[in-house]
Amino acid sequence: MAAAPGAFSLREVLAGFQECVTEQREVLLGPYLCGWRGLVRFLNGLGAIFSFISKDAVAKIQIMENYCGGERREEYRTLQAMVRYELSGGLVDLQRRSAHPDSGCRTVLRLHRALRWLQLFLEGLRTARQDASTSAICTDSYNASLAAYHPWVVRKAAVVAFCTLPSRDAFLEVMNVGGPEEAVEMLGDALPHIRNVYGITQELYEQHHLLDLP
Ligand code: 1PZ
Repeated sequence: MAAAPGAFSLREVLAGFQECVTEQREVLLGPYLCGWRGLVRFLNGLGAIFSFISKDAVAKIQIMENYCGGERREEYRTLQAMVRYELSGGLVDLQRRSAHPDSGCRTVLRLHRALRWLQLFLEGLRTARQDASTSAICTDSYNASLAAYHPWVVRKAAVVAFCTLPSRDAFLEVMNVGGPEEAVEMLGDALPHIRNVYGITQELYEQHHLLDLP
């Protein structure tokens, strides 16, 4: 599972989650989605068994990129602007998916829940013992976050895919940030920013009662 020569580093990918927060604690959608694009690229490198996950992530990133590059792009510069715009325009399905099945609000909510998984997973990876099992860390983080929103069949497929993950050391290696110590240090630097983005989004969605969007 050695990283390909010239392969990109997870350090740059995670930097997207630092860059996306402004001084006013707004979340810029451009760098946020860039971070997600990088994560998907990384996920694809882990094997074809993860493609059912990356396909769904890509579909959601694409929906958001279309808004961000579309006619109303000004309204989609930040997460805060998007929520304001979509809610005031009645562009969000609140009860069931009907007229606006792919609103920015419901699409970001799925990514936001996955960001919680990422946070738990990277925290687990960072603090685990050297001989810890990546797949156990991944399964625990998944069960403590995303699993609650997935039907049985998705949960099963996810756990099967997790079993193929390499050992902790090999996983830290494919992150391509140097040796295990450097990778752990990088995670220590990156995690506060991921937590911050998660926290800001969570607060915004709570305020507007958007945490259960269909
Ligand atoms: C390192 C190992 C990576 C494990 C990734 C853990 C996430 C498992 C998620 C499995 C879900 C895949 C199938 C898609 C399910 C969709 O139904 C849901 C809800 O969307 P809706 O149906 O309401 O439109 N989609 C999601 O929950 C979004 C999942 C995004 C996952 C992104 C993972 C990025 C991984 C980065 C790896 C470093």
